[in-house]
Amino acid sequence: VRVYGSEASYYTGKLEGYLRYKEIPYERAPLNVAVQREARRRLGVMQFPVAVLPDGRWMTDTTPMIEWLESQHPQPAVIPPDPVQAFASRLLEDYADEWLWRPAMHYRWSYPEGAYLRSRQLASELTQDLPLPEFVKRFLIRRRQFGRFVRGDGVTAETRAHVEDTYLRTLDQLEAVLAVRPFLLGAAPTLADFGFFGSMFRHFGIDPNPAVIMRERAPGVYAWLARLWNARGSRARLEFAPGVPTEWGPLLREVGAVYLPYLAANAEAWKRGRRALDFETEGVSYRLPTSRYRVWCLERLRAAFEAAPPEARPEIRALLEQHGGWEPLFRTEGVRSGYDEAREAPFGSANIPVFGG
Ligand SMILES: N[C@@H](CCC(=O)N[C@@H](CS)C(=O)NCC(=O)O)C(=O)O
Repeated sequence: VRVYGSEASYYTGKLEGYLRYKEIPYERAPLNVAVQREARRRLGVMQFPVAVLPDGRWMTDTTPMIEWLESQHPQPAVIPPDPVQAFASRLLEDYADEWLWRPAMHYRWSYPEGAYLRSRQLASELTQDLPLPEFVKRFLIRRRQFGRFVRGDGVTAETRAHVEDTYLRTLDQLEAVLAVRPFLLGAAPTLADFGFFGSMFRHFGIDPNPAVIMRERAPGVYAWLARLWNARGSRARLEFAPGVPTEWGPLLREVGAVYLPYLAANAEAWKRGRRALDFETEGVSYRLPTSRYRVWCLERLRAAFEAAPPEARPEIRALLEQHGGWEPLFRTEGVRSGYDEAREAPFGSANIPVFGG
């Protein structure tokens, strides 16, 4: 597999961690401007990573990519066989993918040390074939990333402390889980680990400001990053805790009390054709761009519940209810993202970026 992406990219790191664990050989290549054009032509979107299979097919979006790769390389499975654990792992993957993106971008682009380092790196990786002086590229990258993903994603003087607190709390929550097990669910990684790996490995773990915090506050998380990067399916012991570990409680509460209500508010805004939404959580008001992609995330979580075996559904429902997540998961009625209706993902041309129309 050829993986086009950046050495500093959230989702490229997530996919690479997965491919390494599954021992699926890949090579990473920079997504320069020429490849970006080709990706847009073939996939209808430019986001990374983009993976090209040996048979020439192009894929994007790590969540459906991993799902499809699991169907092709079933062993060792990263989706636990127990349906309740499988649902909870998907839920954490989705939460980590989407809700930690804002703190990850904030810590990278709001602090001059991170912005300096990563604008240099992205200029040389992603725009190497663009005929502009390097200082211009770096200026444009910093301005774009900060404008689009920090200020444009609701980070203001009012929300900033809450955004940073989301990272700090996540460290504490993961630290507590990893104090009792090498991976989140047991002796081997699952979808939940790969979900958190995105932000933790290629953003928080390597960007100057959040990396210092991680090393000081959560050395267990820091150690887990290397453990996951070094994990190989052929030597994994697929031993998992029974049920959903009680140590997952604070993470699931965050999903139930904050993330699923956000997905509901986003879906409501999408349904009403609003370009932005006001979302209040834990006493803080965010103004956020409506995301069609995240309407699809909500649809997929609901579909995962519906697809669970009937005898497992009451237990999944009870787990969600216990953490406040059941009501917001099903709050918004009559929502249709219209995304990937032909069910082509991760292939096809239906892909849309997080902040796309
Ligand atoms: N849901 C997608 C998200 C991919 C994504 O947003 N990737 C970021 C880079 S880590 C990106 O391409 N952003 C688009 C941009 O910067 O314009 C996935 O899981 O692959």
